Amino acid sequence: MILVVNLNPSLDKIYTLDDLPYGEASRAKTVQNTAGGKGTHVANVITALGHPCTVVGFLGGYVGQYIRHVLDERHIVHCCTTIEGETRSCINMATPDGKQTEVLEPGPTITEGEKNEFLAQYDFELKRSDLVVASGSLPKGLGDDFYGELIRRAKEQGKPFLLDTSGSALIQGLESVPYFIKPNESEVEVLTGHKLTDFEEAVQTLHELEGRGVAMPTISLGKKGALLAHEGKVYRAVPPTVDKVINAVGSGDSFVAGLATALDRGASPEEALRLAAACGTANVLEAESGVVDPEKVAAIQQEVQITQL
Ligand code: TA6
Repeated sequence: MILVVNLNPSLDKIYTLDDLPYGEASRAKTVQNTAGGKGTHVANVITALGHPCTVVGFLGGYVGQYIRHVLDERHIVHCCTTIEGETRSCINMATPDGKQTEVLEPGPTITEGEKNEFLAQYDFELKRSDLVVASGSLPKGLGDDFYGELIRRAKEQGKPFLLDTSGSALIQGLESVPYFIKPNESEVEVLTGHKLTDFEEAVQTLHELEGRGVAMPTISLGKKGALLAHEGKVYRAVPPTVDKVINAVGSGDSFVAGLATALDRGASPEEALRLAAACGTANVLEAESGVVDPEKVAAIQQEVQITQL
């Protein structure tokens, strides 16, 4: 069973616009509202793959009610802490020529009491889980080391902790040495202070992260696939190209969900990377962010190329 930590869920709004002119009012042609936040997407995909998970995190207000309703409809087990504040919205604006920009709200402020209630629930669920996946930013009030705290508690119980976050939450979380991280090229720059210019540098970065104790560091390279290191070996996944990208939002979350599912099923690193890459690619074929069709995942999995570098 996978424990999904979803501290900063959101109502994701995608507006399609003819253009994104700066300084002018724009009328959206269409709007799509979905239950989002990285952890929600992770739970969607794990469930679509037929694997059990439980979601913990914070939900409040009308948006919180909406997300609970969606999780119920999808038969996703959740026991999130109810908060006084309102769960956030995140806005993505996209044009037909592929331009897009996102506005990510910071999220509500979590009180000390809500934080303690969450931690009690987390400890309880941790005992019943085999692996933890934590995705997304931290809402205000938790402190940048909050993932560090969750990692330390998971380690005390011998449960691998997969962390997918960015900025100072990633930098601080890394200090507590999670099992897995998945920085993209720009997040690697934040972590190491230098730009990745070629594969050799990416491989070197993965070895450095392994040297710091991260058992399975991964670097996502967008359309170029992903690199994963484990026990000194580095694997590259190259997914097949798709005819038409319908919506790429949530691909990284789907990748993490595929990897977590495969690891929880006891797959090898290569096979886990294969399922991860297939889920990331399958997500771009769906209109809704952070969902996959398991039949498409199975077909894409056959076409993902895995090589050891
Ligand atoms: O990965 C896409 C996404 O899940 C969006 O749906 C949006 O909710 C966003 O990430 C939130 O990211 P953050 O890093 O702020 O938690």
